[in-house]
Amino acid sequence: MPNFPDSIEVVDSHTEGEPTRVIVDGWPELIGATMQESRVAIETDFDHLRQAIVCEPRGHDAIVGALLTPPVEADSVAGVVFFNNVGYLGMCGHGLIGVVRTLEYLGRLDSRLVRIDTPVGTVSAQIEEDGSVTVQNVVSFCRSLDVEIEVDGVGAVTGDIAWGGNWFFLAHLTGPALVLENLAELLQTTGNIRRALDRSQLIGEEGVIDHIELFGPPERADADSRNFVLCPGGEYDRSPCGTGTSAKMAVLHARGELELGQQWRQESITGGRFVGWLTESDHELVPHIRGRAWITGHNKLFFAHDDLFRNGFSGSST
Ligand code: PYC
Repeated sequence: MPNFPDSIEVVDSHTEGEPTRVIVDGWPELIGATMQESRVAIETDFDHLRQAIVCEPRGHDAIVGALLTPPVEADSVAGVVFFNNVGYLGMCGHGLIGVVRTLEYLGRLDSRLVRIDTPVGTVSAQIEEDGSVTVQNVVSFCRSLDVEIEVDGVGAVTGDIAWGGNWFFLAHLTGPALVLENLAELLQTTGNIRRALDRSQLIGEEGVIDHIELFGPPERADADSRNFVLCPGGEYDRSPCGTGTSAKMAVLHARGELELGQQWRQESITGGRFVGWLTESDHELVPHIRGRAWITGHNKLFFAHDDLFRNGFSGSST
């Protein structure tokens, strides 16, 4: 019988349209000397809470949950493990911006520049004068350019494989247009790409390529590109995706199309925008992502023992 606390306190926010739910109190005590160990402990012992907190009827498939943990590095203010409707994320750019605004809202920050530990490395974040947050992400890199895969219903699709805190396949597809009216078709096409990648085992032991990105011309005059990002749980990222923008910049840099320090302004399918740029440290690429988040709620979730739906459920078909 899964163990549930009486209640869990959460702060909700959205970052450029994409929701984040930060668990701020009520989660059972965590074990783990490293963030990876904490992530595994959460998955092993408390996966039912992940689902109950982010999925229906208390949440919905697009929410990314963020569990705050004690920091593991001396200079960090907290650790965070991100999860969604089907599992766990390495890093999450929009989520980290939401976490920082949540810590600020709760009065838990002594400084506007903070370091936060994640299962894939320590990142830092700066709250800017205008309230936007700049995240210095984990290093990103381009793994392969112009990989061809055979996709059901589409045929041969070429794309690039890159790491930005999660693994991405950046497909070179010219249609359909990246507008919400084409959502069903975009989800179908990227879902088929995802299934083709699963079959291909392209990066094998390094992980799973579970995020698919498409790119098109921007609609905003202040953006360089518009994207559509399929997330692992079958939902699409309402924001331009921080880890996806990091992966994109690594690919552009590998192609000689983005210099260090040069801005990349990524618009999402919903019209939100991240501004990114790359720096270099020890010959590795460090992505920086700036975006805005707003607190949308501060809530207590209850899990009554006679509630048939206390475990939550996902409508995802992935
Ligand atoms: O912003 O990195 C991101 C992200 C990953 C999944 C959803 N958002």
